Amino acid sequence: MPALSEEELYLFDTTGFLVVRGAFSAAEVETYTAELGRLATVDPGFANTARYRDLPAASPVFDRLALDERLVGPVRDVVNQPLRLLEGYGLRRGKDSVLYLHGGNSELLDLGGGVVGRDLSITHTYHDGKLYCPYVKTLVYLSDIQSQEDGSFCYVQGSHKANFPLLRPRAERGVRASLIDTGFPTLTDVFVRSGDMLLLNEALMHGTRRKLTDGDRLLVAFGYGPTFLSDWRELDGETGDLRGAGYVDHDVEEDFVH
Ligand SMILES: O=C(O)CCC(=O)C(=O)O
Repeated sequence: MPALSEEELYLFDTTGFLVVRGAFSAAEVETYTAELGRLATVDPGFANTARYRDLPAASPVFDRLALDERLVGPVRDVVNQPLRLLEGYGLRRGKDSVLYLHGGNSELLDLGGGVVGRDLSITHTYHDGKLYCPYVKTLVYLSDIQSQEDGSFCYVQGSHKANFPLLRPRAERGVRASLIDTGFPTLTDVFVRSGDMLLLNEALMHGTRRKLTDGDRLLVAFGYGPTFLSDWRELDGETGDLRGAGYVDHDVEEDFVH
């Protein structure tokens, strides 16, 4: 029995994301918020941002949440392969924090030996009435984010199906150099309330506005993919160093990294 209705599937397919309003109750939001309050954070190197690493390992509450059908059901409907939990983390962000745009179906990927315009970890397809997304995330919001100033989730319309790269000339992260500050005609905001869940095709170019309001912006995120999808590592011997040039630590958020 599918978790998503035909209309929800259509919305996810055509926009690259789907918001399930009120997926979690106020009491559950309170439980998750209190649980995060118990856990340690690391500094991911972004201004006014604290990161909770590997939530399923850190807490039985989040271990259960990662496998909750309200998350896994919709994910299953868009991955359509045996599932693997790829990651689970939380972000607590304060005033003046930001998450620059990342993802994008055709954004250029620098490899040791050259540049390619396809990141196969997000390259999704459709066949016989089913979507096959190799990398989707569920974002569970624990704060209301009702304006751009609250640091709203934003995305470039259609970028999960883009054929041309957009961001390369804008890759500099300098202050106010990003599209989230300068704007772009199809950059669009999504406003959410605590308890909402956002199902995301990681091929969508997305990020958040700069948070200008006081107070915490809190969410937990879980990434899923087919069991055969693994973390990014050079082939043993390819660079002579497993943490060589192409290694990406999925636990550290960066531009152009999911
Ligand atoms: O905080 C958000 O709304 C988006 C989070 C996100 O894009 C990420 O964690 O990669």
